[in-house]
Amino acid sequence: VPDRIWWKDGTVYQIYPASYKDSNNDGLGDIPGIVSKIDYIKDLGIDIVWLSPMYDSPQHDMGYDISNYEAVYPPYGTVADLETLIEACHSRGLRLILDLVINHTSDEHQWFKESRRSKADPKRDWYIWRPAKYAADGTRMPPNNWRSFFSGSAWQWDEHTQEYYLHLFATQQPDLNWENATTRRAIYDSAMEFWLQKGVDGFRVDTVNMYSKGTELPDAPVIDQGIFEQPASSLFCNGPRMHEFLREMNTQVLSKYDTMTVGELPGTPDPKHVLRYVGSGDKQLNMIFQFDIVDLGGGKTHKYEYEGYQLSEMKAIVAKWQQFIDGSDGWTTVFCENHDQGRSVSRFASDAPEWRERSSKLLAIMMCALTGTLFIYQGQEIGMINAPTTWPIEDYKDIESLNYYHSVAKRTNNDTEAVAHVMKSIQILGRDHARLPMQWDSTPYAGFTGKKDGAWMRTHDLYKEINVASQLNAPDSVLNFWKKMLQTRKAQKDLFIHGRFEGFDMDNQETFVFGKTFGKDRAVVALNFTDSEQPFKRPQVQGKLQLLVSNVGGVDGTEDMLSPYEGRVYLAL
Ligand code: TEU
Repeated sequence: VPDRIWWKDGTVYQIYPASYKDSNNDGLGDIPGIVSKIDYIKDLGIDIVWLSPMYDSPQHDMGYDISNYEAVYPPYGTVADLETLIEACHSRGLRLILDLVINHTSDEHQWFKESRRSKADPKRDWYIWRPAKYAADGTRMPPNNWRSFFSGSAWQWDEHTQEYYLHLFATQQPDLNWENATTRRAIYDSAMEFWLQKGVDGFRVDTVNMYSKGTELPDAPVIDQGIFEQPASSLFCNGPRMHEFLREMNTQVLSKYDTMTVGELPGTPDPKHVLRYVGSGDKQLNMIFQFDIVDLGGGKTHKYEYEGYQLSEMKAIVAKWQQFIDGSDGWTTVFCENHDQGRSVSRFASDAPEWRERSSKLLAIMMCALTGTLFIYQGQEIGMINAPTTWPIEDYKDIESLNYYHSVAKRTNNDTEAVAHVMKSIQILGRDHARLPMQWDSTPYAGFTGKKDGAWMRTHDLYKEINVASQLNAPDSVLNFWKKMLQTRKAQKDLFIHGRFEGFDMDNQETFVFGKTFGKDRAVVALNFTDSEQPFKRPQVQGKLQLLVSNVGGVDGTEDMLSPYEGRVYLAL
């Protein structure tokens, strides 16, 4: 019997502070706003709250550019407000985890200000500085051809000290030098101990496999023709000292507390490698977010060159990351949304008016039936969908989308087709979709803010149709369905949270049928991912299938036919 550790059985709810609830009508969400919604979160059936960065920051990347780990971004509140939030969670039996962003800081962090002062500064080595290279014609070139996540070179020239610094993300997010032990200790003290001592229950660890980059920093192979900067994640992810650093972090900090950690693990397709991070013996991380599911459909040269995907690919990904822990002591996660992704209903099912509620419930069934710690993102519980396709690029705010859009426009000389393709990709995958204000009710700006001229980010056109208030009292709403599914998941923990996954008919492009087994118990889940009727091929399992839950209220149509976007969970008795 797997041990019933709180972070395995718990459901996590992610909050994006800018967009959750504005309590002081300045157009931006804040911590008192979150505190005012804690009962709502508890009532949904949540156990753990994950708060995206609320630290002081110049906000070039929505707070993932931190200028002071020990302070709160003033428009969000104060350290005292955060203490109130910890207390509000704990007094209701909820835990609170923070976002730990320690691959880089803001260029306005005191450490970087000192580092860039001079080559002789004691903190020079806290960041990654390199001299320029020179082309044959004498042109100054960056140390290598790495592309940053937000387009352009990953190197920024510093006039003052005549060297480049590395930034895998925005120019304003210089990468810390983890090779330096003093730097590592400062990170542990400032970013971790400071908050652990205040009672936070752990961390979601940003870009956790990028700390160790080696010291050679070689050029990446050319994949994107006709441009200097190349995607290089295979070169900076999972570097030589990665596991050593995480063991150190665990020994020196985490092991002293009863915490949970979940690390972001992009660029790591090999399950055996992932197991090194999450195996319980090695004491590195409790679990990770593997990126296959959220990368689905993204282009090979850039995510915003959308290519689409087939259902069989999605099924294979789910199966792979469900099964990689079979027979091991590792653990996994279940998620299909976060603040970096388009809304799951729009991406993986249908946000058409006639199907969007059913689609949301279909995905809720899938999520709640899978093994691992379940993460849901604010608004997912009411079936929030992507921004309308009528919104122009000017309504988007995210640095990743805007930089890529403008770089393609520039690079292709405003080629209509190329730009339209990027726009279409952003309409599906853009990070902004998840960052629209939370839709609380049908009052102006969805009840998110009382500010006269609206929130920092445009409110979804459909907030009157999709909001918390209207769903709370509607028995068949998406919100109430999520509540029911979360209860079902808990009531049958063995099967749903800990059971062994088995996929059936995996090449079928219309339906996803899978089994979950624990001891003698067995469940069968049948999901129709199309807008037409599909045959339900009963898998070869022993016993009679008894319907436990469905997203259409009983069986719609017949036993062996699934109606559009119908989802069912059976117990095999
Ligand atoms: O994202 C890290 C990451 O690996 C990127 O792939 C990210 O998913 C991005 O969307 C690229 O498409 C984390 C945070 O989740 C993200 O919000 C931050 O911008 C980033 O780190 C930098 O801190």
